[in-house]
Amino acid sequence: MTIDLNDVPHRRYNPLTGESVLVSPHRMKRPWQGKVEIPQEDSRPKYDEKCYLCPGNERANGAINPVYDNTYVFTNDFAALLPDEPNKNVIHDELLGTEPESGICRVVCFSPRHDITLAEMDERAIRHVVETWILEYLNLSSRENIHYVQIFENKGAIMGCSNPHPHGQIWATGCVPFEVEREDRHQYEWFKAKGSCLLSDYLAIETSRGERVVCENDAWVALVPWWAKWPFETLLLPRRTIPSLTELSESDQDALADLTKRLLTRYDNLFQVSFPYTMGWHSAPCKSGNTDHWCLHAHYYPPLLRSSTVQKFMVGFEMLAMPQRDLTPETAAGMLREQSEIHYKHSAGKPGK
Ligand code: H2U
Ligand code: ZN
Repeated sequence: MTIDLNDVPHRRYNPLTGESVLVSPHRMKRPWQGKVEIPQEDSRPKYDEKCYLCPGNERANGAINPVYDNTYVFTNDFAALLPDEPNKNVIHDELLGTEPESGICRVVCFSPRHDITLAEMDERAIRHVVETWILEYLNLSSRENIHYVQIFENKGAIMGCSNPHPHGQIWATGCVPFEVEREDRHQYEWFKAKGSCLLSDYLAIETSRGERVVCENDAWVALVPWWAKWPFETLLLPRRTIPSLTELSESDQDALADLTKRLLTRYDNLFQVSFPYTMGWHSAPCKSGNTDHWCLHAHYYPPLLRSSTVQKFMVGFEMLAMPQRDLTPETAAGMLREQSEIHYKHSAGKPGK
């Protein structure tokens, strides 16, 4: 007997983390009484004299940004981690212990333009961002005390982003953080048992079935993973099995700029809003030696659920027990597949397709 996954509550296993997500598609039938608001699009200037990321402006600590043309990277003036922090505050205690942690935090301005986002930048400009990520990754990961480099972007005020100027961050850490260590372990266990890479095996299934694929090109596939927690979460996977950003060829980088633009345009078009999200790259930990089990990937975690103002809250059962979703990953992927790859702001009043 085949089960109709659109009708029955079920759990889906996430082989990357070992977690499960509860999927309750039958709840989509319940009445929705929330209000759907049409947001006022903010119109921002190309240059904002009060923005601490715009070219030529002064930052909070008095430093002056150069007049940059494409990307600009600087060490975070309010960094959460400090380099080579001496181990002075180590407490050896079973319950109330501490461990030393050092690292480097960088801010990456994606563009000199204050008024656009990655989705609205042209492919050439996004390609500069890709190259900047790789150069930063190479530089930070080669340092002696750095074991992991997390590249990420928090987009939108709803995600805690403090400034609409297009930018991301990089935190390079002395430790391998928990989330990455967990993905490392699960990929390693799979490789040990099957002799193949978990995410490459997974991608082969997804490309043959197609139902969760959003968009693709010769080098990359964007899909809503089988185990997605967030309504429109996506996973960006390279077709070749590569462990880290530094292994991307020139043509992989071109293709990444192409797919990033196409995915983010679909996101913006979905609810006709600059789509908020947290995204980030997971490369293999930097000093781990053998990385045959790792496949580089990017996670996109957007919070919106139903409209430009109605978001998914990870509260209640999700906070206390396990993540849960109503909309199936297949339906979410279908909705994103239906979107145009021409940004709604440029589609001459033709929303949607
Ligand atoms: P978010 O908006 O994604 O938090 O990123 C902005 C970062 O920029 C934030 O981490 C840093 C903040 O510490 N920042 C500077 O480094 N210099 C400044 O003058 C202001 C903000
Ligand atoms: Zn700015």
